[in-house]
Amino acid sequence: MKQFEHFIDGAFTSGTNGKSFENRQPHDNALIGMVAEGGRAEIDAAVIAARNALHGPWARLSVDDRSDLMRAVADGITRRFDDFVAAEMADTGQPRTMMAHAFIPRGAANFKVFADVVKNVATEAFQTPTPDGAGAINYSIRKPKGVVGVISPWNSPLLLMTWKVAPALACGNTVIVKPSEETPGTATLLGEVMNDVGVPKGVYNVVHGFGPDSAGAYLTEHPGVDAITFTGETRTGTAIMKAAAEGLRDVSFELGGKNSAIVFADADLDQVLEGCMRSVFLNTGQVCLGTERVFVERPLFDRFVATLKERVEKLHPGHPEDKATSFGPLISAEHRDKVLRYYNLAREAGATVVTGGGIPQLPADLAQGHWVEPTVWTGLPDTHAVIQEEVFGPCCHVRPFDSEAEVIALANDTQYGLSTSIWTRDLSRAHRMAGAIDVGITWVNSWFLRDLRTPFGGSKQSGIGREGGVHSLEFYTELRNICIKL
Ligand code: NAD
Ligand code: 6OD
Repeated sequence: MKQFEHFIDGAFTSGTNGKSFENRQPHDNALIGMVAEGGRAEIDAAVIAARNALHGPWARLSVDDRSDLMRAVADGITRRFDDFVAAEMADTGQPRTMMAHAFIPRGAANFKVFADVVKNVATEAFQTPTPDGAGAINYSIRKPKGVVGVISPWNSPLLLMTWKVAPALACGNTVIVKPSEETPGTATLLGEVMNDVGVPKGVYNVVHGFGPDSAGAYLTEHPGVDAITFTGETRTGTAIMKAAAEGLRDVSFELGGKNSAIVFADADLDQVLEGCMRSVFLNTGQVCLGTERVFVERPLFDRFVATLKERVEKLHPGHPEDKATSFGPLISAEHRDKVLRYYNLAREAGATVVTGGGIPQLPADLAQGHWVEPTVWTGLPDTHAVIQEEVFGPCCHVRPFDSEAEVIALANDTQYGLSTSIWTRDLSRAHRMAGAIDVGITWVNSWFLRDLRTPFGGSKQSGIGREGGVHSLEFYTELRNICIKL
Protein backbone atom coordinates (compact mmCIF):
# COMPACT_ATOMS: atom_id res chain seq x y z
CA MET A 1 0.00 0.00 0.00
CA LYS A 2 1.37 3.38 -1.00
CA GLN A 3 1.06 6.53 1.11
CA PHE A 4 0.62 9.73 -0.91
CA GLU A 5 1.73 12.65 1.23
CA HIS A 6 1.62 16.39 0.69
CA PHE A 7 4.87 18.02 -0.43
CA ILE A 8 5.28 21.29 1.46
CA ASP A 9 8.44 23.39 1.82
CA GLY A 10 10.58 20.66 0.27
CA ALA A 11 9.41 17.89 2.63
CA PHE A 12 6.80 15.15 2.52
CA THR A 13 4.18 15.34 5.26
CA SER A 14 0.87 13.71 6.02
CA GLY A 15 -0.37 16.97 7.55
CA THR A 16 -1.84 17.61 10.95
CA ASN A 17 -5.51 16.62 10.63
CA GLY A 18 -4.99 12.85 10.34
CA LYS A 19 -7.42 12.68 7.39
CA SER A 20 -6.85 10.51 4.36
CA PHE A 21 -8.78 8.91 1.51
CA GLU A 22 -8.44 5.83 -0.67
CA ASN A 23 -6.69 5.60 -4.02
CA ARG A 24 -8.01 2.78 -6.21
CA GLN A 25 -6.78 1.72 -9.63
CA PRO A 26 -9.49 2.07 -12.26
CA HIS A 27 -8.88 -1.10 -14.26
CA ASP A 28 -9.79 -3.46 -11.38
CA ASN A 29 -10.83 -1.12 -8.55
CA ALA A 30 -8.10 -2.54 -6.27
CA LEU A 31 -7.03 -0.35 -3.35
CA ILE A 32 -3.44 0.76 -4.02
CA GLY A 33 -2.85 3.46 -1.45
CA MET A 34 -4.05 6.10 0.96
CA VAL A 35 -3.84 9.80 0.18
CA ALA A 36 -3.42 12.49 2.84
CA GLU A 37 -6.32 14.95 2.71
CA GLY A 38 -5.28 18.55 3.14
CA GLY A 39 -7.38 21.08 5.02
CA ARG A 40 -6.92 24.75 5.83
CA ALA A 41 -3.80 24.09 7.93
CA GLU A 42 -1.98 22.35 5.07
CA ILE A 43 -2.94 25.07 2.59
CA ASP A 44 -1.77 27.72 5.10
CA ALA A 45 1.56 25.91 5.50
CA ALA A 46 1.99 25.62 1.73
CA VAL A 47 1.18 29.32 1.23
CA ILE A 48 3.70 30.36 3.88
CA ALA A 49 6.36 28.13 2.27
CA ALA A 50 5.59 29.43 -1.21
CA ARG A 51 5.60 33.07 -0.11
CA ASN A 52 8.89 32.68 1.76
CA ALA A 53 10.43 30.97 -1.26
CA LEU A 54 9.51 33.98 -3.41
CA HIS A 55 12.04 36.01 -1.43
CA GLY A 56 14.70 33.33 -0.91
CA PRO A 57 17.39 31.80 -3.14
CA TRP A 58 14.76 31.27 -5.87
CA ALA A 59 14.37 35.03 -6.29
CA ARG A 60 18.12 35.48 -6.72
CA LEU A 61 18.47 33.02 -9.60
CA SER A 62 19.14 34.57 -12.99
CA VAL A 63 16.81 33.69 -15.86
CA ASP A 64 19.57 31.46 -17.24
CA ASP A 65 19.91 29.62 -13.93
CA ARG A 66 16.15 29.12 -13.69
CA SER A 67 16.06 27.89 -17.23
CA ASP A 68 18.87 25.40 -16.48
CA LEU A 69 16.93 24.16 -13.44
CA MET A 70 13.82 23.64 -15.59
CA ARG A 71 15.90 21.52 -17.96
CA ALA A 72 17.20 19.58 -14.97
CA VAL A 73 13.61 18.89 -13.89
CA ALA A 74 12.84 17.61 -17.41
CA ASP A 75 15.91 15.36 -17.25
CA GLY A 76 14.86 14.24 -13.76
CA ILE A 77 11.47 13.12 -15.10
CA THR A 78 13.20 11.29 -17.92
CA ARG A 79 15.62 9.59 -15.49
CA ARG A 80 12.66 8.32 -13.48
CA PHE A 81 10.58 7.64 -16.56
CA ASP A 82 9.49 4.14 -15.49
CA ASP A 83 8.35 5.41 -12.07
CA PHE A 84 6.25 8.14 -13.70
CA VAL A 85 4.74 5.69 -16.19
CA ALA A 86 3.91 3.25 -13.37
CA ALA A 87 2.37 5.96 -11.17
CA GLU A 88 0.19 7.34 -13.97
CA MET A 89 -0.85 3.85 -15.12
CA ALA A 90 -1.89 2.94 -11.60
CA ASP A 91 -3.90 6.16 -11.24
CA THR A 92 -5.62 6.13 -14.65
CA GLY A 93 -5.63 2.46 -15.75
CA GLN A 94 -4.59 3.55 -19.25
CA PRO A 95 -2.27 1.35 -21.34
CA ARG A 96 1.48 1.53 -20.79
CA THR A 97 2.10 2.20 -24.50
CA MET A 98 0.09 5.43 -24.39
CA MET A 99 1.76 6.62 -21.18
CA ALA A 100 5.24 5.80 -22.41
CA HIS A 101 4.86 7.28 -25.90
CA ALA A 102 2.71 10.32 -25.31
CA PHE A 103 1.69 11.52 -21.88
CA ILE A 104 4.83 11.12 -19.75
CA PRO A 105 7.27 12.45 -22.38
CA ARG A 106 5.03 15.55 -22.62
CA GLY A 107 5.60 16.13 -18.89
CA ALA A 108 9.33 16.48 -19.54
CA ALA A 109 8.77 18.43 -22.77
CA ASN A 110 6.70 21.05 -20.94
CA PHE A 111 9.71 21.95 -18.76
CA LYS A 112 12.07 22.04 -21.74
CA VAL A 113 9.94 24.30 -23.89
CA PHE A 114 9.41 26.92 -21.19
CA ALA A 115 13.10 26.80 -20.26
CA ASP A 116 13.68 28.11 -23.80
CA VAL A 117 10.73 30.50 -23.95
CA VAL A 118 11.74 32.52 -20.88
CA LYS A 119 15.23 33.07 -22.25
CA ASN A 120 14.12 34.26 -25.65
CA VAL A 121 11.29 36.72 -25.14
CA ALA A 122 12.08 40.39 -25.52
CA THR A 123 10.09 43.18 -23.91
CA GLU A 124 9.09 46.40 -25.65
CA ALA A 125 10.87 49.78 -25.56
CA PHE A 126 9.85 53.21 -26.86
CA GLN A 127 11.73 56.46 -27.35
CA THR A 128 9.29 59.15 -26.22
CA PRO A 129 9.59 62.80 -27.35
CA THR A 130 9.24 65.43 -24.60
CA PRO A 131 8.67 69.26 -24.79
CA ASP A 132 12.24 70.00 -23.60
CA GLY A 133 13.64 68.03 -26.50
CA ALA A 134 15.62 65.65 -24.28
CA GLY A 135 13.06 62.83 -24.53
CA ALA A 136 12.44 59.79 -22.43
CA ILE A 137 12.83 56.06 -22.79
CA ASN A 138 10.06 53.69 -21.82
CA TYR A 139 10.83 50.04 -21.39
CA SER A 140 9.10 47.10 -19.77
CA ILE A 141 10.26 44.37 -17.47
CA ARG A 142 8.51 41.15 -16.53
CA LYS A 143 8.01 40.17 -12.90
CA PRO A 144 6.59 36.88 -11.61
CA LYS A 145 2.97 37.10 -10.43
CA GLY A 146 3.88 35.56 -7.06
CA VAL A 147 2.28 32.45 -5.55
CA VAL A 148 0.27 30.59 -8.21
CA GLY A 149 -2.42 28.04 -7.30
CA VAL A 150 -2.50 25.19 -9.83
CA ILE A 151 -5.66 23.05 -9.81
CA SER A 152 -5.53 20.12 -12.17
CA PRO A 153 -7.79 17.28 -13.37
CA TRP A 154 -7.34 13.52 -13.63
CA ASN A 155 -7.53 12.88 -17.33
CA SER A 156 -3.85 13.34 -18.13
CA PRO A 157 -2.42 14.27 -14.77
CA LEU A 158 1.30 14.87 -15.40
CA LEU A 159 0.85 16.49 -18.82
CA LEU A 160 -1.83 18.90 -17.64
CA MET A 161 -0.21 19.76 -14.30
CA THR A 162 3.25 20.43 -15.78
CA TRP A 163 1.68 22.45 -18.61
CA LYS A 164 0.95 25.00 -15.84
CA VAL A 165 3.77 24.37 -13.35
CA ALA A 166 6.58 24.58 -15.93
CA PRO A 167 5.81 28.09 -17.24
CA ALA A 168 4.90 29.31 -13.74
CA LEU A 169 8.30 28.25 -12.37
CA ALA A 170 10.23 29.29 -15.48
CA CYS A 171 8.84 32.79 -14.93
CA GLY A 172 10.03 32.85 -11.30
CA ASN A 173 6.74 32.18 -9.49
CA THR A 174 6.24 29.61 -6.77
CA VAL A 175 3.36 27.13 -6.97
CA ILE A 176 0.91 25.18 -4.86
CA VAL A 177 -0.56 22.28 -6.81
CA LYS A 178 -3.86 20.64 -5.90
CA PRO A 179 -3.91 17.54 -8.08
CA SER A 180 -7.13 15.68 -8.75
CA GLU A 181 -8.18 13.43 -5.87
CA GLU A 182 -8.33 10.60 -8.45
CA THR A 183 -4.70 10.91 -9.52
CA PRO A 184 -2.28 11.87 -6.74
CA GLY A 185 0.70 9.87 -8.06
CA THR A 186 2.78 11.90 -10.47
CA ALA A 187 2.39 15.28 -8.72
CA THR A 188 3.81 13.62 -5.58
CA LEU A 189 6.64 11.98 -7.49
CA LEU A 190 7.53 15.32 -9.05
CA GLY A 191 8.30 16.58 -5.51
CA GLU A 192 11.10 13.99 -5.30
CA VAL A 193 12.48 15.17 -8.65
CA MET A 194 12.36 18.82 -7.52
CA ASN A 195 14.45 17.94 -4.47
CA ASP A 196 16.84 15.73 -6.47
CA VAL A 197 17.71 18.49 -8.93
CA GLY A 198 17.98 21.25 -6.31
CA VAL A 199 14.84 23.34 -6.80
CA PRO A 200 14.76 25.42 -3.60
CA LYS A 201 12.29 24.35 -0.93
CA GLY A 202 8.90 26.02 -1.04
CA VAL A 203 9.03 26.64 -4.81
CA TYR A 204 6.94 23.57 -5.70
CA ASN A 205 4.30 22.46 -3.20
CA VAL A 206 1.55 19.85 -3.44
CA VAL A 207 -1.52 19.60 -1.22
CA HIS A 208 -3.85 16.67 -1.85
CA GLY A 209 -7.59 16.71 -1.30
CA PHE A 210 -10.96 17.31 -2.90
CA GLY A 211 -12.59 20.43 -4.33
CA PRO A 212 -15.47 21.97 -2.34
CA ASP A 213 -14.90 22.25 1.45
CA SER A 214 -11.45 20.78 0.97
CA ALA A 215 -7.95 21.66 -0.25
CA GLY A 216 -9.14 22.88 -3.69
CA ALA A 217 -11.58 25.45 -2.38
CA TYR A 218 -9.25 26.50 0.50
CA LEU A 219 -6.45 27.10 -2.00
CA THR A 220 -8.57 29.27 -4.30
CA GLU A 221 -9.97 31.25 -1.35
CA HIS A 222 -6.58 31.89 0.27
CA PRO A 223 -5.56 35.58 0.19
CA GLY A 224 -1.89 34.57 -0.04
CA VAL A 225 -2.46 33.10 -3.51
CA ASP A 226 -1.87 35.71 -6.23
CA ALA A 227 -3.23 33.91 -9.31
CA ILE A 228 -5.06 30.68 -10.09
CA THR A 229 -4.59 28.46 -13.09
CA PHE A 230 -7.18 25.73 -13.51
CA THR A 231 -7.96 22.86 -15.85
CA GLY A 232 -11.23 21.04 -15.37
CA GLU A 233 -14.97 21.27 -15.79
CA THR A 234 -16.66 24.50 -16.80
CA ARG A 235 -18.91 24.32 -13.70
CA THR A 236 -15.86 24.07 -11.41
CA GLY A 237 -14.30 27.03 -13.25
CA THR A 238 -17.36 29.10 -12.36
CA ALA A 239 -16.92 28.28 -8.64
CA ILE A 240 -13.21 29.06 -8.77
CA MET A 241 -13.80 32.35 -10.55
CA LYS A 242 -16.15 33.42 -7.76
CA ALA A 243 -13.46 32.60 -5.18
CA ALA A 244 -10.82 34.45 -7.22
CA ALA A 245 -13.00 37.58 -7.37
CA GLU A 246 -12.20 38.11 -3.68
CA GLY A 247 -8.88 39.97 -3.83
CA LEU A 248 -9.20 40.36 -7.62
CA ARG A 249 -6.86 37.45 -8.40
CA ASP A 250 -6.14 36.65 -12.03
CA VAL A 251 -7.36 33.34 -13.52
CA SER A 252 -6.41 31.18 -16.48
CA PHE A 253 -8.98 28.48 -17.30
CA GLU A 254 -8.88 25.46 -19.60
CA LEU A 255 -12.37 23.98 -19.40
CA GLY A 256 -14.75 21.51 -20.99
CA GLY A 257 -15.51 20.92 -24.65
CA LYS A 258 -18.05 19.37 -27.02
CA ASN A 259 -15.76 19.15 -29.98
CA SER A 260 -16.63 18.38 -33.58
CA ALA A 261 -14.93 16.54 -36.39
CA ILE A 262 -16.06 17.73 -39.83
CA VAL A 263 -15.46 15.22 -42.59
CA PHE A 264 -15.86 16.22 -46.25
CA ALA A 265 -16.42 13.58 -48.92
CA ASP A 266 -13.10 14.40 -50.61
CA ALA A 267 -11.06 13.53 -47.49
CA ASP A 268 -8.68 10.57 -47.37
CA LEU A 269 -10.93 8.05 -45.61
CA ASP A 270 -8.11 6.03 -44.07
CA GLN A 271 -6.53 9.17 -42.66
CA VAL A 272 -9.91 10.37 -41.34
CA LEU A 273 -10.68 7.07 -39.65
CA GLU A 274 -7.27 6.89 -38.03
CA GLY A 275 -7.75 10.48 -36.83
CA CYS A 276 -11.28 9.90 -35.54
CA MET A 277 -10.31 6.67 -33.79
CA ARG A 278 -7.75 8.71 -31.85
CA SER A 279 -9.89 11.78 -31.30
CA VAL A 280 -12.90 9.82 -30.04
CA PHE A 281 -11.31 6.93 -28.16
CA LEU A 282 -7.81 7.96 -26.97
CA ASN A 283 -7.66 7.82 -23.18
CA THR A 284 -11.16 6.23 -23.33
CA GLY A 285 -12.56 9.51 -24.61
CA GLN A 286 -11.37 11.39 -21.53
CA VAL A 287 -9.56 14.13 -23.44
CA CYS A 288 -10.86 17.68 -23.33
CA LEU A 289 -10.01 18.08 -27.03
CA GLY A 290 -11.72 14.78 -27.93
CA THR A 291 -14.42 14.51 -30.57
CA GLU A 292 -17.97 13.72 -29.47
CA ARG A 293 -19.79 15.07 -32.56
CA VAL A 294 -18.79 13.83 -36.00
CA PHE A 295 -20.35 15.49 -39.06
CA VAL A 296 -19.85 13.61 -42.33
CA GLU A 297 -20.74 14.89 -45.80
CA ARG A 298 -23.68 12.82 -47.02
CA PRO A 299 -22.04 10.95 -49.94
CA LEU A 300 -19.47 9.48 -47.50
CA PHE A 301 -21.79 9.00 -44.52
CA ASP A 302 -22.79 5.31 -44.84
CA ARG A 303 -19.29 4.16 -45.72
CA PHE A 304 -17.79 6.20 -42.89
CA VAL A 305 -20.18 4.77 -40.30
CA ALA A 306 -19.67 1.17 -41.47
CA THR A 307 -15.87 1.45 -41.46
CA LEU A 308 -15.78 3.26 -38.14
CA LYS A 309 -17.87 0.45 -36.62
CA GLU A 310 -15.38 -2.17 -37.92
CA ARG A 311 -12.44 -0.31 -36.40
CA VAL A 312 -14.14 0.38 -33.08
CA GLU A 313 -15.00 -3.29 -32.68
CA LYS A 314 -11.28 -4.10 -32.94
CA LEU A 315 -10.42 -1.97 -29.88
CA HIS A 316 -9.06 -4.27 -27.23
CA PRO A 317 -9.84 -3.50 -23.57
CA GLY A 318 -7.41 -5.08 -21.16
CA HIS A 319 -4.80 -4.82 -18.45
CA PRO A 320 -2.68 -1.65 -18.78
CA GLU A 321 0.53 -3.71 -18.79
CA ASP A 322 -0.64 -5.93 -21.63
CA LYS A 323 0.92 -4.88 -24.96
CA ALA A 324 -2.25 -5.87 -26.83
CA THR A 325 -4.40 -3.45 -24.81
CA SER A 326 -5.65 -0.53 -26.89
CA PHE A 327 -8.52 0.64 -24.69
CA GLY A 328 -8.57 1.44 -20.97
CA PRO A 329 -11.22 1.94 -18.28
CA LEU A 330 -12.90 5.16 -17.18
CA ILE A 331 -11.34 6.91 -14.21
CA SER A 332 -13.89 6.04 -11.50
CA ALA A 333 -17.19 4.36 -10.69
CA GLU A 334 -18.78 7.81 -10.41
CA HIS A 335 -17.59 8.79 -13.88
CA ARG A 336 -18.76 5.45 -15.30
CA ASP A 337 -22.23 6.13 -13.88
CA LYS A 338 -22.23 9.51 -15.61
CA VAL A 339 -21.19 8.05 -18.98
CA LEU A 340 -23.69 5.18 -18.71
CA ARG A 341 -26.42 7.70 -17.95
CA TYR A 342 -25.75 9.29 -21.36
CA TYR A 343 -25.67 5.83 -22.98
CA ASN A 344 -29.16 5.21 -21.53
CA LEU A 345 -30.43 8.64 -22.57
CA ALA A 346 -29.31 7.98 -26.15
CA ARG A 347 -31.06 4.59 -26.22
CA GLU A 348 -34.26 6.02 -24.70
CA ALA A 349 -34.29 8.79 -27.32
CA GLY A 350 -34.24 6.18 -30.09
CA ALA A 351 -30.64 6.61 -31.25
CA THR A 352 -29.32 3.93 -33.59
CA VAL A 353 -26.57 2.25 -31.57
CA VAL A 354 -24.04 1.48 -34.32
CA THR A 355 -21.80 -0.27 -31.83
CA GLY A 356 -21.32 -0.50 -28.06
CA GLY A 357 -23.72 1.19 -25.68
CA GLY A 358 -23.09 -0.99 -22.63
CA ILE A 359 -20.52 -2.63 -20.37
CA PRO A 360 -18.01 -5.07 -21.91
CA GLN A 361 -17.59 -8.64 -20.69
CA LEU A 362 -14.09 -8.88 -19.29
CA PRO A 363 -12.06 -11.54 -17.47
CA ALA A 364 -12.68 -11.88 -13.73
CA ASP A 365 -9.54 -9.95 -12.71
CA LEU A 366 -10.86 -6.82 -14.53
CA ALA A 367 -14.56 -7.25 -13.83
CA GLN A 368 -14.59 -4.77 -10.94
CA GLY A 369 -12.95 -2.04 -13.07
CA HIS A 370 -14.77 0.99 -14.46
CA TRP A 371 -15.30 -0.27 -18.01
CA VAL A 372 -17.76 0.84 -20.67
CA GLU A 373 -17.97 -0.12 -24.32
CA PRO A 374 -16.68 2.25 -27.00
CA THR A 375 -19.87 3.53 -28.54
CA VAL A 376 -21.08 5.12 -31.78
CA TRP A 377 -24.59 6.47 -32.37
CA THR A 378 -26.50 7.99 -35.24
CA GLY A 379 -29.99 9.46 -35.47
CA LEU A 380 -30.23 11.75 -32.43
CA PRO A 381 -31.86 15.19 -32.69
CA ASP A 382 -29.43 18.13 -32.59
CA THR A 383 -30.92 19.39 -29.34
CA HIS A 384 -30.49 16.12 -27.40
CA ALA A 385 -28.37 16.15 -24.22
CA VAL A 386 -25.92 13.68 -25.76
CA ILE A 387 -25.27 16.19 -28.56
CA GLN A 388 -25.15 19.27 -26.35
CA GLU A 389 -23.45 18.15 -23.11
CA GLU A 390 -19.88 16.96 -22.56
CA VAL A 391 -20.00 13.19 -21.90
CA PHE A 392 -16.21 12.79 -21.52
CA GLY A 393 -16.39 9.12 -22.47
CA PRO A 394 -15.48 6.86 -25.43
CA CYS A 395 -18.40 7.75 -27.65
CA CYS A 396 -19.50 9.88 -30.55
CA HIS A 397 -22.61 10.70 -32.53
CA VAL A 398 -22.26 10.74 -36.33
CA ARG A 399 -24.58 12.96 -38.38
CA PRO A 400 -24.71 13.66 -42.12
CA PHE A 401 -24.55 17.17 -43.64
CA ASP A 402 -25.08 18.62 -47.10
CA SER A 403 -23.38 22.03 -47.22
CA GLU A 404 -20.63 24.09 -45.62
CA ALA A 405 -23.15 26.58 -44.25
CA GLU A 406 -25.16 23.79 -42.61
CA VAL A 407 -22.17 22.15 -40.95
CA ILE A 408 -20.77 25.46 -39.71
CA ALA A 409 -24.10 26.15 -37.98
CA LEU A 410 -24.20 22.62 -36.52
CA ALA A 411 -20.61 22.72 -35.26
CA ASN A 412 -21.15 26.11 -33.65
CA ASP A 413 -24.43 25.09 -32.00
CA THR A 414 -22.85 24.55 -28.56
CA GLN A 415 -21.96 26.53 -25.47
CA TYR A 416 -18.40 25.17 -25.78
CA GLY A 417 -15.60 26.24 -28.13
CA LEU A 418 -12.48 24.25 -27.50
CA SER A 419 -11.39 22.45 -30.67
CA THR A 420 -12.41 21.03 -34.02
CA SER A 421 -10.80 18.90 -36.70
CA ILE A 422 -11.63 19.43 -40.34
CA TRP A 423 -10.94 16.70 -42.85
CA THR A 424 -10.70 17.68 -46.54
CA ARG A 425 -8.22 17.75 -49.43
CA ASP A 426 -9.57 21.13 -50.60
CA LEU A 427 -7.17 23.72 -49.18
CA SER A 428 -9.40 26.73 -49.82
CA ARG A 429 -12.29 25.04 -48.08
CA ALA A 430 -10.03 24.14 -45.16
CA HIS A 431 -9.11 27.81 -44.67
CA ARG A 432 -12.72 28.97 -45.06
CA MET A 433 -13.98 26.43 -42.56
CA ALA A 434 -11.15 27.00 -40.09
CA GLY A 435 -12.09 30.66 -39.80
CA ALA A 436 -15.78 29.90 -39.34
CA ILE A 437 -15.79 27.44 -36.45
CA ASP A 438 -15.87 29.20 -33.06
CA VAL A 439 -13.11 27.33 -31.26
CA GLY A 440 -9.68 28.08 -29.80
CA ILE A 441 -7.91 25.28 -31.68
CA THR A 442 -8.59 24.00 -35.21
CA TRP A 443 -6.78 21.06 -36.71
CA VAL A 444 -6.94 20.36 -40.43
CA ASN A 445 -6.33 16.72 -41.42
CA SER A 446 -5.01 15.93 -37.95
CA TRP A 447 -5.93 15.99 -34.29
CA PHE A 448 -3.98 16.82 -31.10
CA LEU A 449 -0.88 17.69 -33.11
CA ARG A 450 0.78 20.07 -30.69
CA ASP A 451 3.46 22.73 -31.06
CA LEU A 452 3.92 24.01 -27.52
CA ARG A 453 4.73 27.53 -28.74
CA THR A 454 1.21 28.07 -30.10
CA PRO A 455 -1.72 29.70 -28.23
CA PHE A 456 -3.78 27.01 -26.49
CA GLY A 457 -7.18 27.63 -24.95
CA GLY A 458 -10.91 27.64 -25.49
CA SER A 459 -13.53 30.04 -26.82
CA LYS A 460 -17.00 30.50 -25.30
CA GLN A 461 -17.40 28.39 -22.13
CA SER A 462 -14.28 26.32 -22.87
CA GLY A 463 -11.88 28.66 -21.20
CA ILE A 464 -10.43 32.01 -20.31
CA GLY A 465 -7.05 33.08 -21.63
CA ARG A 466 -4.41 31.37 -23.72
CA GLU A 467 -1.34 29.46 -22.61
CA GLY A 468 1.57 28.12 -24.64
CA GLY A 469 4.85 29.79 -25.68
CA VAL A 470 4.88 33.52 -25.02
CA HIS A 471 1.15 33.42 -24.22
CA SER A 472 1.94 31.60 -20.98
CA LEU A 473 4.24 34.46 -20.06
CA GLU A 474 1.29 36.82 -20.34
CA PHE A 475 -0.38 34.99 -17.48
CA TYR A 476 2.57 33.96 -15.32
CA THR A 477 4.28 37.37 -15.35
CA GLU A 478 3.23 40.94 -14.85
CA LEU A 479 4.61 43.50 -17.28
CA ARG A 480 5.82 46.67 -15.60
CA ASN A 481 6.68 49.85 -17.45
CA ILE A 482 9.66 52.01 -16.51
CA CYS A 483 9.88 55.56 -17.89
CA ILE A 484 13.34 57.24 -17.81
CA LYS A 485 13.37 60.98 -18.46
CA LEU A 486 16.58 61.83 -20.24
P1 NAD B 1 -13.19 18.86 -12.18
O1 NAD B 1 -13.54 20.26 -12.51
O2 NAD B 1 -14.20 18.01 -11.54
O3 NAD B 1 -11.93 18.81 -11.22
C1 NAD B 1 -10.71 19.43 -11.58
C2 NAD B 1 -9.97 19.81 -10.32
O4 NAD B 1 -10.69 20.82 -9.63
C3 NAD B 1 -9.77 18.68 -9.32
O5 NAD B 1 -8.48 18.79 -8.78
C4 NAD B 1 -10.85 18.96 -8.28
O6 NAD B 1 -10.55 18.45 -7.02
C5 NAD B 1 -10.84 20.47 -8.27
N1 NAD B 1 -12.06 21.11 -7.79
C6 NAD B 1 -13.34 20.67 -7.91
N2 NAD B 1 -14.19 21.56 -7.36
C7 NAD B 1 -13.45 22.59 -6.88
C8 NAD B 1 -13.75 23.81 -6.22
N3 NAD B 1 -15.00 24.18 -5.92
N4 NAD B 1 -12.73 24.63 -5.88
C9 NAD B 1 -11.46 24.29 -6.18
N5 NAD B 1 -11.10 23.14 -6.80
C10 NAD B 1 -12.09 22.31 -7.17
O7 NAD B 1 -12.67 18.21 -13.54
P2 NAD B 1 -12.21 16.71 -13.78
O8 NAD B 1 -13.43 15.85 -13.73
O9 NAD B 1 -11.06 16.40 -12.90
O10 NAD B 1 -11.66 16.79 -15.29
C11 NAD B 1 -12.45 16.62 -16.41
C12 NAD B 1 -12.86 17.96 -16.98
O11 NAD B 1 -11.70 18.73 -17.29
C13 NAD B 1 -13.62 17.85 -18.29
O12 NAD B 1 -14.67 18.77 -18.29
C14 NAD B 1 -12.57 18.25 -19.33
O13 NAD B 1 -13.10 18.74 -20.53
C15 NAD B 1 -11.81 19.29 -18.59
N6 NAD B 1 -10.47 19.46 -19.17
C16 NAD B 1 -10.22 20.58 -19.91
C17 NAD B 1 -8.97 20.75 -20.52
C18 NAD B 1 -8.64 21.93 -21.40
O14 NAD B 1 -7.48 22.09 -21.75
N7 NAD B 1 -9.61 22.74 -21.77
C19 NAD B 1 -7.99 19.78 -20.32
C20 NAD B 1 -8.30 18.66 -19.56
C21 NAD B 1 -9.55 18.52 -18.96
O1 6OD C 1 -1.59 19.68 -25.07
C1 6OD C 1 -1.85 20.47 -24.15
O2 6OD C 1 -1.10 21.41 -23.84
C2 6OD C 1 -3.09 20.32 -23.40
N1 6OD C 1 -3.34 21.25 -22.45
C3 6OD C 1 -3.90 19.28 -23.66
C4 6OD C 1 -5.13 19.07 -23.04
C5 6OD C 1 -5.73 17.87 -23.11
C6 6OD C 1 -6.99 17.64 -22.48
O3 6OD C 1 -7.34 16.58 -22.06
